[in-house]
This record gives sequence, C-alpha cells and structure tokens, in this order.
Amino acid sequence: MCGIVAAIASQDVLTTLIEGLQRLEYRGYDSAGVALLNSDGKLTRVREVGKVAALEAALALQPASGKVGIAHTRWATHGRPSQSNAHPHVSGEHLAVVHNGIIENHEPLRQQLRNEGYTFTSETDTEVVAHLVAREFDRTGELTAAVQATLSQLEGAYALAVMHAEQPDTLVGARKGSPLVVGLSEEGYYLGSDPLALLPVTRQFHYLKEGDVVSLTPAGVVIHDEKGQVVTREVHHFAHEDSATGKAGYRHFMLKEIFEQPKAVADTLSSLLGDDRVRIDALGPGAAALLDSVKQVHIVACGTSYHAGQVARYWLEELAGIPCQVEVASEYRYRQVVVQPGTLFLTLSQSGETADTLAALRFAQARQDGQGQSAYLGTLAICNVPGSSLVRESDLCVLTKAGPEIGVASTKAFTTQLAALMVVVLALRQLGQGASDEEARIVAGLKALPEILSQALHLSDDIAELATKFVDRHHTLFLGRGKQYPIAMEGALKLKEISYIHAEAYAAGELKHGPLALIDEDMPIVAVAPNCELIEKLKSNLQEVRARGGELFIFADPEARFTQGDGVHVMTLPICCPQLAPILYTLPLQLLSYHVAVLKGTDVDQPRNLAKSVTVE
Ligand code: HGA
Repeated sequence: MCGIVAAIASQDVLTTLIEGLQRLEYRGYDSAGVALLNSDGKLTRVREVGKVAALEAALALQPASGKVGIAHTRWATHGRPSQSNAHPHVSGEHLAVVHNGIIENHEPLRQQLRNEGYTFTSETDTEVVAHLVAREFDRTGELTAAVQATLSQLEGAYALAVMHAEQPDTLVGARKGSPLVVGLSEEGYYLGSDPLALLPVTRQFHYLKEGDVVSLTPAGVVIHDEKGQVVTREVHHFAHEDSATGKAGYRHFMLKEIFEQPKAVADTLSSLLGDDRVRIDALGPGAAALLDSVKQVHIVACGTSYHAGQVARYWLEELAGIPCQVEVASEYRYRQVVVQPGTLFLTLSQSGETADTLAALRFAQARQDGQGQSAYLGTLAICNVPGSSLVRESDLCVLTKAGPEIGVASTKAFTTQLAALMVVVLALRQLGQGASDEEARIVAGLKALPEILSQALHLSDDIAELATKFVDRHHTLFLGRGKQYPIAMEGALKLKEISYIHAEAYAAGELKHGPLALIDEDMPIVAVAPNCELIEKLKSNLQEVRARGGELFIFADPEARFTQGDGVHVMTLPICCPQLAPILYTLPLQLLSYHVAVLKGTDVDQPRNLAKSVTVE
C-alpha cells in the first residue's frame, strides 16, 4: 500500500526521503513522488510513474533540496496510476500533502471547492485535502490549526503529512484509520507509515493513536489527540536487527522468509510453552480470566490470515470442543452476525493495520446485547507488529515473532499465526478440560516442529523441478480434506498471487459436485495428503481425478502410502504431530508457488496489483 515518509531536520532531507521510500517499496505501489521546501521557502515537487528508481532519475534532471520534505509511494485507489495522480498533491505554490487512505466524501468536497474557485489537476480523493488545508491556512495562518480544521470535514481514512511554504519550520502529520509513526533523533523528526522506512535515521518511535495530529518543528514534537488536547505518547524502541530487512543472500525476500520459518515459529513459541502444557499466563494479564469464560469464538481476518483462522476452526472444535465461526473482515463488518453470550472475537493480521480487520474489530467492540452491554466477551488479536492499532485496541494479544515480513505474499506470518493459534486453542482446552496427555503430546509436537520444518525445506530443489510442470499451465486445482482444506486454499492463493496462474482450492469431497468437470490432462491437481483419518477418502477422490486424466502432485508422508507412477508425482514430507500437519504442509506449497513464479519471471516480492499492509478498505 501507499508509503509515507516525511522529515524535518538540520540537514538536507532528500536522501532520507528517498531511502525511506526504497525501504517501503516492498509494500507494492505504482508511482512515487517527493516535495521539498528549500531555504528560500520555495516548494519543489517531482513525481514519476513506476519505481522509486524512476523518481531518482527525474530528480537527477530536476534537483530538489531542503530541510523539510514529504515523500510518497502510491497504490492507486482513486484515479489511475499517472504522474498527475501521484502524490504529493499541492494547492497553489505553497502547500503540499501526501496521503494514505481514502477520503470517502471527496466528491461533495470537490464540488464545494470548485464552486469556491479551486482548480483540480488530479482524479484523486487526496487533492481535496490539499485545497482544504490551504483554505484553512489562509483563514488561521497556522498549519496545525489548519490541518485540525480540515480533519473535521473529512470522512474516511487517512494518514497525512503536510507542509506549507509560509510556515517552513513545521511539518504536520495526522492519522485516522491508516498507520503513521513519528521518528525521533538528534538530527531531526520524521513521519513514516512504517518504522522500517526510518531505520537509517532512528530507532525511537511514537506510534500515533487514532485521531492524533502531530506537529514537528526544530523545537520538538507536539501531539494533539482527537479532542485537540496535547498528549504524550510512549517512545518505543524498534528492536529488530536491520539485517532482518535485507535479503541475506537470497534471491528474493519471499525465499528468505520461507527459509526463516523454523526460527520464526521457534521464536513465536519460545515464551508460550511450559514443560508439557501451554503457558496461559504468557498470553497476558487477565488472559486466564477472559479465556475461562469463552463458549464460542468468532475469527475475523483477510487473505492469508483468514486461512489461518480456518485451520483454527478445526482445532477449536476438535481439541477444545468450542464452536467457531470464521469470516473475512470485509464481509463481517457489514453483517449483523448473531453474537451468543460468551463469544470471543479473535482477529489475525500480520501488520495489525489491515483496514478491514481493524474496522471489523471496532464494529465488534461497538456491538451491544439486549442490556446495552458489550455483545462480545472480549477481543484477542494475533499480530506480528507490536504497538500496531490492532494490538493496542484489543483486550488480549499474542505477538508472533516472525520479524519484518517484506515479501507481499505472506509466508512466515502465516505459519507463526498458526503456531500462536494452536497455543490459544490449547489454552482454551486446558481451562475447559484441565491439563491432558493430548495437550502434552501437542506441546511436544510444537517443540519438535522447527526441526521438522527445516527438514521440509530440504525439498526446495525437488519442488523447483516439479515447478517446471506448472509453468505453462493456465489453471491448477488444490485439494485437501479436513484441516488440510484451508492449507489447499492457502496454496492456491499463493500460486495466484505470485505466478498469476488461476488456482482454486476444493475440499476434495466436493469434486464430484461440480469441479470434476474441469479435469483433463491440462489441469494439474495438487493434493495435501498427510496420513490422517480421512486419507482413504482422499485417495478415492484422487482416483476419480486420475481416471479422468488429471495429473496428480501429491504432498504426503510415508504413512499415507502413495505410490509414484504414471501421472502421479509424490513429494514425501517428514512425519509430524498430526494436528500440526497444516503448518508443515504449508511450506512445500509456498515453495511450489515460489519456484513457478521464478520460472515465469514474475515480480515475486511485489506481484502486480498487490500491496503489503492493506491499509485501505
Ligand atoms: N486514495 C489515495 C491514496 C491511496 C492509498 O492510500 N493507497 O494505499 C490515492 O488514490 O491516491
């Protein structure tokens, strides 16, 4: 999604801005731009369609400098990717703004501003913000006040960075519904939509809260809350090694992140497991009291995280005897889901800023029962970013320790979410049924899991070989049963995302109710097939496919007893604790998509049209 970087410093800030944009490139974008205020109070703006490298080339021809500046990578929502739609947007020659989010009432505002004589040069919703702030500045003569007066007229979501040539010692930021952090250093103050953007200049951050407006001047940082009160926000130290944001010798971030999974899962579990049971106290103060009353769970998430939620549903039913409903956030937030007493609302998001998931959380928190009390028992987030909105706004949080995930297609965030979800499920089981041998067996399985994941990664070269059979295909079916069905869904999503091959997942028992009609020799079928209570049923389903000429690619363990043969390729995985097989079987499917994408020559880390950290609805 869009990236914002802004700076006010004692030195020229262009290098900081460009480096910040480069560090946000992983999020996916279509154009980039920068605006700087020089010492004469002159505003210079340069924008280009395409990568930050194109912006740098343009800057070589049209130099810009200054100690105050704002910069942006745009992922278009309103208006096609073009130079005139790229940010920063300006009003007159003095005001410039960058924006992440969507201004929902931009049309009436645009009309009103047009009637007042303002001219629009872009199709974006953002340009209304530029003209509104300029208008308010003319009225108030002060930038922070002008931004505050503007915000009260906006509906929708935004992170903003604004500067004005007539007040060149001030940079103003604001956030509502889209993330924005403030970076602090001896040399200056910074705004960024992600701390990663600012690591070359600082590791000290304020995470702004919803509705905050921040003024950065050489004298310091002043934050106002939604009501206009001056507030202090905690300073967070960004702890990850900066090397966590490099490729460490791998060809792509995605491959590096696939190979980081054994460590990421081990790190996530390290504080959550006791000798032979999960540590409920490690889920945070109040966790035992809240989880003890849970009778039902609603899980809400988007994309890959939604698939993690789907696996958790099987686990909750099977291991904790707790009913569970899983829904994508963009649907949930517009439904009147019936909430039974004792329902826990559980969200999953890598970034903790996913706009739909956050909106769903807020919607759930506002739901009331017949007595005017909260309809939900409480909220729990599983998230990879400490201090993110989802973490701050939920009652309980389990942090995954995947480290920064740069590849747009999520890998290690997913498997660490699954590990964290299993801990939550076992905690609910322990509270409901007491400690059990079953729990001890799964805890032992979790402890053994990183080593087993490492073994599975040794299949990478074999899977690369297999990938040659997919590269010219236009469609692929993924099949699984039981808790492997969501893994088949995740496998299909990964293939779509990075190789652009159309892929669908089916619960294998559904085949004969329709999709079997698609099967012919051009349709590869991927089956997720560890030995389990449904393996014989799955084998029958696969026979039905083979009988119709479909070529099978089966991921299985030795106990599932598949035999390689004509049109049947078997990839053998290590045996693991059966309940944890969904985590293990994710890895070969990630590798398959990765190798197919590499063979096809697609942009693996930044697939077309997609973005990381989906901060717009
Ligand atoms: N609505 C703005 C910004 C889009 C955005 O935040 N994308 O992540 C535009 O279309 O320019």
